[in-house]
Amino acid sequence: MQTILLINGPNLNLLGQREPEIYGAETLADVERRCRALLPEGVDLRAVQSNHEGALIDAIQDARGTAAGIVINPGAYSHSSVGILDALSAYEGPVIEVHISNIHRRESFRHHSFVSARAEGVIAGLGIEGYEAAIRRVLTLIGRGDVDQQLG
Ligand code: DHK
Repeated sequence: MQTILLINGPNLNLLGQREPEIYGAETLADVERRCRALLPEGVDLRAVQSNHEGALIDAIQDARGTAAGIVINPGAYSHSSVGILDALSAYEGPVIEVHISNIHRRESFRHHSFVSARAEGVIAGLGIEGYEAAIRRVLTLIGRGDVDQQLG
């Protein structure tokens, strides 16, 4: 069994209630359900959300040797956390960074993400569909991208 770790940072537990004009009406449970629906047999999802930087770093450290890939929306810590960047740099697998909103169209303090320096890919502005795109990309990068083709 391979595991993909889905990490969501601060305030993303409020998805669906928080500024829906920016972040949409769907909840974090909806995000996790949509992501799980994409997984082929033999791949599972571990979902972690925390409002605390250290807890996010602990989750990333725990992924070392246990998760095949990471999809992460670091929330506001994208723009401030060298600690999260360093934890991801100590992780061996592929990392895809997701932002629900188009951070480049928003306030200038959101334009830079420390995490992007470590990510294989960065998705912004696709709404929660961005998480699904990120899961698909991680599946490709871990060799589970096109199950039908692999079987055929
Ligand atoms: C989510 C947040 O909570 C913000 O702090 C980021 C990101 C953008 C998002 O678009 O998912 O600036």
